[in-house]
Amino acid sequence: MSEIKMYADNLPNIPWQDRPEHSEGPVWRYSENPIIGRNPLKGVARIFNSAVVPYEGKFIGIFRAETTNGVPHLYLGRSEDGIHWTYDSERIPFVNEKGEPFLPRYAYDPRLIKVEDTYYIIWCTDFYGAALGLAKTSDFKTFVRLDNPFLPFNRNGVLFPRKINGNFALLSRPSDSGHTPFGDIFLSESPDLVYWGKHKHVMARSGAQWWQALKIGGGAAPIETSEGWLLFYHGVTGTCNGYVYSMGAAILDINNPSIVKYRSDAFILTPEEWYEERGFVANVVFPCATLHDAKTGKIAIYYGAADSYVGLAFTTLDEIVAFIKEHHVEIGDDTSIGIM
Ligand code: BMA
Repeated sequence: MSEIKMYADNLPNIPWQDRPEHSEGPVWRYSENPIIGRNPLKGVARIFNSAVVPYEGKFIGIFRAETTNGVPHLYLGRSEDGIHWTYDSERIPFVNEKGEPFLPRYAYDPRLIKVEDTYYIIWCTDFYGAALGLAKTSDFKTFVRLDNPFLPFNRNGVLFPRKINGNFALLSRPSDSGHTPFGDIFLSESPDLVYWGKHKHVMARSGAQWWQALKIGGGAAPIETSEGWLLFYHGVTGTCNGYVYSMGAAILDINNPSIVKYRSDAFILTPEEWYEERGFVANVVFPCATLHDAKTGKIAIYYGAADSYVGLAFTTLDEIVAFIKEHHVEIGDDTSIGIM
């Protein structure tokens, strides 16, 4: 029996495949990847970087769908098994708090997180440049978009699945108006999702590990465990041939997630398969969600591959925590700013 506990629901129908023989590394891929291929529905060329949750014994997802005019929008999908999906034919009809249409000009990299009885969608939208959009739903029929809760520029936001010390908690990566400068993850708090503050620095990009030297960004909503918050994130390196996105993992302090307890020096997944190395943007693995089962410690990670496909990878709580601890490295910039 594991000594490490996952504080989450049981999910006996989690999509799952045991570790294949001869596989090494903390994470293994689903043998039938990619689970979502090209042209998945009319008017949509590619789905990737998407988020799923368990819902009423099945699964529901918010998908980043690149429409055939090249602009990304969010679509709702449903699945019995978390692997085969059907999608609504139209994009999500967001409304404002008065119930009037409030559609984003573009929308990408959604995360879908249940906090108490409400599901929150956070994504990158247009607000005089890239900024975070936030919406809520309790029935997946009405999607109420909050009134521009964040300033530009920020392309990467992840909510924690419960309030911490009474407040909602958000990981995000502020940046400038260009594509990449600034590359660290920060923590912000809010009592009501309207007013945000108490910002703290969490994790720095790191020149010592080249795979995450350029920028890092939160991935899936952190998983609460007896070791702390387990975070899957992405780390980016710049090569002569463009960016390469890998997957990393860290454990943050449970009561003050701006404190990094452990952080793996090594990536846990990097582009190696054809669907990760070849596509609209080559060499991208980009985690956006996990399904996880508290009883068995099984974790299924959903990740975008090459801005073209959705892949699924697996690990267990014991294996990933052991790996992170074994490869733990202290990165000076994680502790130097913001937590004094
Ligand atoms: C980032 C985001 C992601 C994308 C990645 C690689 O800036 O736009 O959606 O997967 O670039 O193109």
